[in-house]
Amino acid sequence: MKAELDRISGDWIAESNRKRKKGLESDYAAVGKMLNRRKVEVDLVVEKVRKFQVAVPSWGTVTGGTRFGRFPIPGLPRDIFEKLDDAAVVNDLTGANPRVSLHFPWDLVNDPLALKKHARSRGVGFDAVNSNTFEDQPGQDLSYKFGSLSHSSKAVRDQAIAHNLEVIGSGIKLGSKAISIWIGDGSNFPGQVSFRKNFERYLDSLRKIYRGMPKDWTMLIEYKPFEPAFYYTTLADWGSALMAGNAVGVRCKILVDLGHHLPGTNVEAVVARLIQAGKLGGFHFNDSQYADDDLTAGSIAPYRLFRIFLELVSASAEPGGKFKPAYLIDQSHNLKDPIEALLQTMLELQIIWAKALLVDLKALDFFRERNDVLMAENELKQAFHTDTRPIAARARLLSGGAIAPIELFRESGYRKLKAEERGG
Ligand SMILES: [Mn+2]
Repeated sequence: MKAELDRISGDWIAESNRKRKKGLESDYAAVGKMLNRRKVEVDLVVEKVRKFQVAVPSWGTVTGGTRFGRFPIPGLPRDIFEKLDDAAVVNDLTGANPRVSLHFPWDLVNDPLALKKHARSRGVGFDAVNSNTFEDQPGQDLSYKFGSLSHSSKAVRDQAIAHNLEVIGSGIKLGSKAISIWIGDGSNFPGQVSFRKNFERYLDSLRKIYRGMPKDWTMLIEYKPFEPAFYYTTLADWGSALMAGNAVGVRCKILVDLGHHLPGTNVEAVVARLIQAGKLGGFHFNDSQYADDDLTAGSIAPYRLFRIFLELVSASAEPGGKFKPAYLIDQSHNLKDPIEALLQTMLELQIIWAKALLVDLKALDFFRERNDVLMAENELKQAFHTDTRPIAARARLLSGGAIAPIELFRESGYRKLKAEERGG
């Protein structure tokens, strides 16, 4: 059997799963038995893992740049149509990534309806659209060298606002329901800008974009402590973001990129605060050792990711069921094949999500209220140390994905076929 040129066929996935089904069944039964002793119904956990869906970024299907250069491999997608093909392969193998997030103007096409049709033929749809005013584009009238939405010049701000409105226009045609806005605005030297004036201009620009958004759309604003601005950043932290979200409107929410925190920040507490404020809109998953490293989610600090997931899982478990943030991967794949890196990411996210689902929230609350520190911590540890890989694999299997997506991707020869077709 051979992979089709554009998809890894369902037959191929079924055959691969057939080979691995027996092993999975035995591992799944073992973890089910163990969880049973803890009064956890493993099938229910699987169902919850199946509901956990994460969008794939169009820019994550190609090799990203390091600060010092890019090292592309043969067979990378050359345009947004091919990026959708690769994103669809990820979704075919995981059954958990049915939406793609586009970045403009990188992903701009003349015919958005053709793109939408192409996506549908590959079984994927569109997530939040992203604007870009952190770099100048060829032929652009005014430069963003000194900022965009917060620039001192109204003409530059208007140009950046117009770009965001165009991105919303493209998103409407594709069926998106949200725009993510990250800006590189700020300053590099003391005295360069007025903190207050700069922030007021940013808010004013956001309000104008917000007014141009359809009523069923959400605006996601993404903060980041530094880079490219190294002294002061317009939207540096969750506090400023919360202030902006409150100032702009109810559908202006905060996007938490896991790498956008200074070392040592208690990200799970930040997440809890934003949930409490009703302002947590979405996530960018990745991992980091130092700053915005954009490494594979769960690669550096899986226990931290687990603690963040615990906040999300417990908020989702609360009555009302209205808490539904947009989950997206935002990583730079420099050393790994981008499709393999995305698969590895989703596997890791599912495994850790399943662990967070195993925490007995009632027991945790019981111990917390009695100040039983050790037992409260143990609730977390017990869940974290449980091997949830069979649970994640079973979730994929039931969602039409592969038990072993990375192995199957390698066996399929997809990248080699694409190298012949796309070159590079
Ligand atoms: Mn991000």
